Amino acid sequence: MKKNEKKIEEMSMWEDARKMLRKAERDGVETAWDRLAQQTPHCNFGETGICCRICTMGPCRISKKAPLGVCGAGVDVIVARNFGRFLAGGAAGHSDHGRDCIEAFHAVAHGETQDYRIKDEAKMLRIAAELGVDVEGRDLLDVAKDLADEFFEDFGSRRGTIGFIGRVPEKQRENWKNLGIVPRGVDREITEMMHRTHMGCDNDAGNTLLHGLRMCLADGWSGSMIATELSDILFGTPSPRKAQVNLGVLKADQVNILVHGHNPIVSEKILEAVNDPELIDMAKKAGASGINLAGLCCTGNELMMRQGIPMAGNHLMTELAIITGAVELIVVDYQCIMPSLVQVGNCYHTKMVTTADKARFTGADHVRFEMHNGMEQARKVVRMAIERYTMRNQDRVEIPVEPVDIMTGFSNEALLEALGGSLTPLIDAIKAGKVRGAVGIVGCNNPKYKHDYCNVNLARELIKKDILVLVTGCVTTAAGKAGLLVPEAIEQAGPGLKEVCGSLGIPPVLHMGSCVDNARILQLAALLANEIGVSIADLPLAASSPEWYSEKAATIGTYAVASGIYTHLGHPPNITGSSAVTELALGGLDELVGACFVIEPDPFKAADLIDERITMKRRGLGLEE
Ligand code: SF4
Ligand code: MSK
Repeated sequence: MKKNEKKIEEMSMWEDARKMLRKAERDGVETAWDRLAQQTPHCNFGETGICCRICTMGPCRISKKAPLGVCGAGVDVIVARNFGRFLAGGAAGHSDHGRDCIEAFHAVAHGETQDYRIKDEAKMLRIAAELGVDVEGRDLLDVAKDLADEFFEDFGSRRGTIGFIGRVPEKQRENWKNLGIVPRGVDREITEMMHRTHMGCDNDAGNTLLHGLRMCLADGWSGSMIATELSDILFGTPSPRKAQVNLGVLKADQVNILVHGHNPIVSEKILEAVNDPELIDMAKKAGASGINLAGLCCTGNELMMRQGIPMAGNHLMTELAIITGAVELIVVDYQCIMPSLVQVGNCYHTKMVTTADKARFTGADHVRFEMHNGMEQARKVVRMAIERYTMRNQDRVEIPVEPVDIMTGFSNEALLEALGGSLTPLIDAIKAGKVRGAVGIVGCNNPKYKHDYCNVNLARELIKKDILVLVTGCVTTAAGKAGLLVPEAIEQAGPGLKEVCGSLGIPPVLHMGSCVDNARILQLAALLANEIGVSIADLPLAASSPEWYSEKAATIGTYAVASGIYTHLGHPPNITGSSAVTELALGGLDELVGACFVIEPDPFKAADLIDERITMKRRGLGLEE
């Protein structure tokens, strides 16, 4: 064993992952776990956030011997600036995804594309009316044009605040106003963070972090929320349906195409193309029995939620999916796509195809998707995959397990329908203590952890305690593989949750979508708070990202906290070099916004901490335990 290398059993809890890690060893393929070993131990300055590279008088590293940077910046300012920029990366990622959805919607409204259309007209009209667009007696596309402009306005700063501010419970809004953190516009807040953290601007750590809250709120309540709402309008609002997860969804005798990234704009077209009879015929002529489409990460979540397309795996499964030797082509848009996929693909016959000019990968083929040519480009990509099938070496194919069944599609609309049209049954169940609270477990994988062990065990522990779990992002696949996303999983839940979910025929862990769809959880929290007449911070809710890695996950955690939701992380961001910043995150924020972060790597201890918080909130509402 090489230095810092873990045993395969310690790398992942899953059989499909372990088998592929063994195959990677045999095939001589390097994975994220190998590279983590090479990078360990990490640089302490970077890990604690005390290295500043913001100007060329530096870089400056803070130590006892040198407590100030060349400009005089101390450790608190340096850590806050670094973290502010980290959060800005996450907010920009989600929100630019939201902007791409507006571009697509705008093109539909103006008749500039035949490849996309408005699928959920009722939802579009409902949201247009909510945002003050005149809908009465008007042509659908005229309403769409105005709604697209309304959404575009959210990215600028020419009006006082973001459009969905009306969804935020009043008490919360007042608090944000008093703190000066009501988000004004997505781009404005991100740009202002970059400005504030330029050398010689915001040199007060607390002030920088307060702006961090405002910027993340702009992501959660605008950029991400717009992405979710428009994806539903364009591709359909999810409703409960069956799907399957793990590497067993790949088919040994078919052309396998994986979609990876985040935005459904590309993947929905690929789905249409794989069902084109002409292309299926072409695949058969190439010797395959058909074309199989499966998802990875959040594009996978988008397709699974709406269309029931199977999910091959989450973040740490992306390299391993290629190592099966059965993947002809992996087509990506953006975010969370390891650059290593090109090299792993080169070890087999797998072609990587990029589609967005803003996310190109050296060594991949680029097929630019634009609004007017989505379908044509999707067909091109599928033809490329079929050509690749003829290069497959069947002797190198190993599909390691059988797929696991799941239930997906729990949008808020679907949840309300399951509840009979109103939140009252859920609120009654919360009051009666049958559902003691709810926790959104969201986010990623990180090779520093045993893959999915914390994601799965936290979910298991919480449902045992009668706490409803909502999952998005890469935790979805983890929960699905663990058998938690089917109605039968109520057997693993506490008696109250078992009774409530059993009577509704739903799982105790509900899949609510992709990373941007955490906005659905925000909206659900707001609906509950408004119905009860309290603020989100008063509710028995929590959020968790046990195995997070990305800037986006930190941004999600921050908007959850700023919205009043106590948020658990398995490990801290790179802020621990400043006790002032760390103390603010882990406690001080509670006094400001009614929630804070808590750090705990052990999922069992984390479940207890979350349980204590939920008990405290229940007591605050005068509810019996
Ligand atoms: Fe050093 Fe200050 Fe420049 Fe940062 S901004 S690199 S602390 S001189
Ligand atoms: S894909 S941000 S690894 S959840 Fe949204 Fe998964 Fe985290 Fe990316």
